[in-house]
Amino acid sequence: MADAVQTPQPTFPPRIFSGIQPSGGLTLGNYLGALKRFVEKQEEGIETIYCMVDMHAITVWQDPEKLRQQTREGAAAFIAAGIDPARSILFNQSQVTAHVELGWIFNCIARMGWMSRMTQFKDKAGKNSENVSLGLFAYPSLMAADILAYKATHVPVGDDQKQHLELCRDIAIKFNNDYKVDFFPVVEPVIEGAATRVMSLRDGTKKMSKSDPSDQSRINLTDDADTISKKIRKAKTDPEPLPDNLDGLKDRPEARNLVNIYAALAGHTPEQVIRDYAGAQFGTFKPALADLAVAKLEPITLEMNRLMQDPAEIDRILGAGADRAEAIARPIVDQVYDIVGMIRSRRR
Ligand code: AQP
Repeated sequence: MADAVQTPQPTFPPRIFSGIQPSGGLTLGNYLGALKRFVEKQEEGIETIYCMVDMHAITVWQDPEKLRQQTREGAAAFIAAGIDPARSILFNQSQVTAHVELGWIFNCIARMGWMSRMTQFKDKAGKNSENVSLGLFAYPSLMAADILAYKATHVPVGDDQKQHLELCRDIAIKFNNDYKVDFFPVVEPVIEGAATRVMSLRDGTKKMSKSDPSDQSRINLTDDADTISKKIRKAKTDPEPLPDNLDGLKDRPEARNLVNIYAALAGHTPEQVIRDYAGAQFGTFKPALADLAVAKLEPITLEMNRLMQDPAEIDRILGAGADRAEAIARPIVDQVYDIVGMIRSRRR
């Protein structure tokens, strides 16, 4: 981007931040592209901060009661998938006001031209761009604030967030240049694994998304075993058997998607899956995938259901996480106010 000039990067201690919107129930895409990776990062022993980004969710209309429910359900999914709130910081964004404070400052750093190029905005706004919220347009600037309020250095995400992370890097670089400081790290996206972009079960060219109007297009983390099996068996495919190498999947997006999902769930590479199922018909492959998906997802769903019996405990965990998050973000954002020249004379 034109205004962003690379400066030498000082060393920042490794810290992971990532978030998920409570804009619906979480999907297999969120699980494989994000949640599963979040747990792996926690297990690597790096400091991990994870957030239900409720302020992002309201960039499109959310029913207030449903938003609360989805935020708790998302937090339950994190814990059920293996996030330990004692080891990782787990909270909801709106409880730590440093995010929106820094978000405003970044609105004054980011350029209109940068934001206009965001493909997610174009996809979500569609032909309706005059009528969507200003928040939806500014979304990537708040996302940069989520990350940089903690001076996070690494951000595990699905492939769809790559462009937003490039913008986060540009904001950090421009802030550092404008104010002649080495204050913010230039973050590294962590986009790894066999399923960085899980596609819709109805259309292999479209991302699986929690807000897709068709429930058949996705596997929800709340789906029971029977529903998961049915959705996989009904997933759109082509009439050909599986090929014996990955090149054979090049123009077969639905088949490629199911192979990637299998690989990510099994912890294999797509090459291994193709080797094991070379020549198999979908009549054989789909039931195997359905059994694998049920075996991996059912324990998470059952644990989520158990945790959701006690919403007060989930709220307590989010509150305690927010206290820990605030303790990191507050001094960083206070330093930002100093750097940009705000008077801070209130006694606290
Ligand atoms: N289909 C996907 N494949 C791989 N990763 C995915 N992620 C989302 N969908 C897929 C990753 O999940 C994390 C959280 O995403 P988000 O909830 O903040 O928003 P999103 O990317 O816009 O996801 P959705 O499901 O499509 O939400 P809606 O429908 O509300 O817009 C991110 O790391 C994302 O990459």
